[in-house]
Amino acid sequence: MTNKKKYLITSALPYANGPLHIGHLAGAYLSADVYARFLRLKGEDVAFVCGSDEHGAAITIRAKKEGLSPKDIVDKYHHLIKDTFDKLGVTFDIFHRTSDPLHHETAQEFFKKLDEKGDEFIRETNEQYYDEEYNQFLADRYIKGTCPNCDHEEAYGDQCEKCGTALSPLELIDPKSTLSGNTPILKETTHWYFRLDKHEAWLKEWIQEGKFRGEVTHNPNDWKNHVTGQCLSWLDGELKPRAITRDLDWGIPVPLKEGEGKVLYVWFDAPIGYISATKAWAKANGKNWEDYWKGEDAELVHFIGKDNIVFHCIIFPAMLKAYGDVSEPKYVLPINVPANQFVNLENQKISTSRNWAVWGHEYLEDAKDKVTNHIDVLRYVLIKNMPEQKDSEFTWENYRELNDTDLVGKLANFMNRVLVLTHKYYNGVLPTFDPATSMNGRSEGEQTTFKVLTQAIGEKVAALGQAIDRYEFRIALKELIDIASFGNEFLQHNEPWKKQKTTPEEVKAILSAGLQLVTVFSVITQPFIPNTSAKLRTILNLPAVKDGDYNILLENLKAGEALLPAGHQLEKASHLFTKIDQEFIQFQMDKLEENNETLSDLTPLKEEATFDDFMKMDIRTATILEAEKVEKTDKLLKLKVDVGFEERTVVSGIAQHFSAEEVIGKKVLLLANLAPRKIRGVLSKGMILMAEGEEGKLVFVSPPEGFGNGHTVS
Ligand code: B3M
Ligand code: ZN
Repeated sequence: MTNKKKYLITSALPYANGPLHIGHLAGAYLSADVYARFLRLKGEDVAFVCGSDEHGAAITIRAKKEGLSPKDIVDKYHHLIKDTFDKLGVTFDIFHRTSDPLHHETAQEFFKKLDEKGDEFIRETNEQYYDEEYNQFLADRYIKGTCPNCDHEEAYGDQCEKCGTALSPLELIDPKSTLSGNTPILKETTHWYFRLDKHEAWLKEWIQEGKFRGEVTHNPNDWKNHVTGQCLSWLDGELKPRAITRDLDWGIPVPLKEGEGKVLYVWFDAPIGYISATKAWAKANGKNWEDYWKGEDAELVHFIGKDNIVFHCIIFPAMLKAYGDVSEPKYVLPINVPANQFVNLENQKISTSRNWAVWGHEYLEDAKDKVTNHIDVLRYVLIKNMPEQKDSEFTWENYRELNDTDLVGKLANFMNRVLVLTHKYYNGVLPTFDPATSMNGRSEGEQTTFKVLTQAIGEKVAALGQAIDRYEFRIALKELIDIASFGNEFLQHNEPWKKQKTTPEEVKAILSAGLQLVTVFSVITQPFIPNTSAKLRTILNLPAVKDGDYNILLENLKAGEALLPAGHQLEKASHLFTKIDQEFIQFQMDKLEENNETLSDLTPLKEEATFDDFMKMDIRTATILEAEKVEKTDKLLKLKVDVGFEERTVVSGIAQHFSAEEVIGKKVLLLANLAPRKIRGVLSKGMILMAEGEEGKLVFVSPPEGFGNGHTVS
């Protein structure tokens, strides 16, 4: 007897540094949810795990921005994210956290095991970028620069989010600290490096031929081209040892004496988060976590966005292999990594910093009273536009159109007509009919009984399932809508509303068949639009769909069995979907535009100034000659400034940003005709112009080195 497969389905752990937007949802969560739900519907043994990713620079940078501690940030967003998933019906078996002690333990043990193995890690002291102003080493998101691969100017120190290339800070062209904006210096530090180079050969074989440890573990043709392509271009580029520790004070401590003060690199610990989450789930549910990770029948599938491909197809598999080399039973590798590409919003890239996004939690609030079955509408639209092979578009107009044409016009239209007529003609009781009279002299091919309907439907239901098995969720959804269209044609062709007057016996057969099809929908909608499924089950007066129901459905369809018996009493029908008001669409569009205009947190424009107002100001180039702190203040510096035609004293409120020593010699712009003012007893003549950056950080607006003093600025 073969054992049952143990499916472990993972979705990328979202960073707990902000809310979820539709790009996340369509990328790594709805795909996985449809897949996991469908496996359960087939009666499979599934663990669907996720959790929040709570370490790394993504968190500490956010904490700084919000003026909160990293702990407060991860608590805040963990709960918000979890709540959004719950409301959207994403059915994780567990949503864990990487700050959980169980995860810290698991990740540290993993690190130690690889360290003890001896040939996986090397310890190296190298020069790394360091921000002198902030006294901090700059790794990952603390450093930005131009990507050597695609010229993207905003690449991070660990990865270019545009082309997906994994980077090290030293590879960035024109690197800048994201803390101070300064060009960093190089300074020595010691870190642990994972010898990826050692893993290159077998990784190539695994990706190209689907072979692992001498056995065929998957068919490489089943993987998406863009996934395999990215892996191979990475493998062609020669793998290098990769630092897996960091000089940060937030993260999982390196579990070695020599590693004191350092933490594990977030991308080392985060994928291990899948393991910790499985452990926590197994513990709470009386299961053995190893069955899902190491068993002969374990089948691992990672759902991620394209920017995470290298971590899931190269680095994490290498970690799992290395661990398995020295322990029994061994970890399996993913059977597939059906990564999605990105979703654009109204023809622009989604941008969290520009607030160009549709946020999950905001949609849930906004649409709750405005859109019928709002959760399923969003799920439908996102699955329909899932960026499976290439980037896709979300527009509000398309959202409305898909609701109105597919969900209202096809799906709800069919079911409503069948349900309403059943209530009208038979008080909601499934009619009994005599096949002989109901045929009304028709030939076999034209018969309207369920038996005829089932053959065609059975094939489509099977095709829908096969598409999900291939991770082709858009196609699966198309099959679903095609079945609705088929139902509508069936009604249109048979016109029960007319026949009720002429051949009422035949109408019984028609509506009975229609109701069987509504029952089919109550099952097959469940992975995609679960609230619709639940509603249909209530209307049909049937218990909620349960594990294994898809198989039963297919068998019944094959056998031509009725799914609902004659005499079955239905509940009252209610609207499944309704058309969406233009007002709601306009509201969403306006909201986006507002965000676009105000560009998140930039100061709004002051009131209009005339040309004359501007011409009154006399701005000159100048050089700071001397500087000292004004006594008993912490904000003020007293400066002596060369304005070309004279030297004068200016008091400037910049002492919290600059020390006296560091401003001496600075080229500046001075508003030279500002009325003199006494500040703390010192007469100040003029004002130095400063630009205010993020978090109120000030920088000088400086003419280039060597530029003379006293020149006008206009
Ligand atoms: N948190 C990156 C991301 O959200 C990361 C995924 C981790 S999966 C182990 O893009
Ligand atoms: Zn790039």
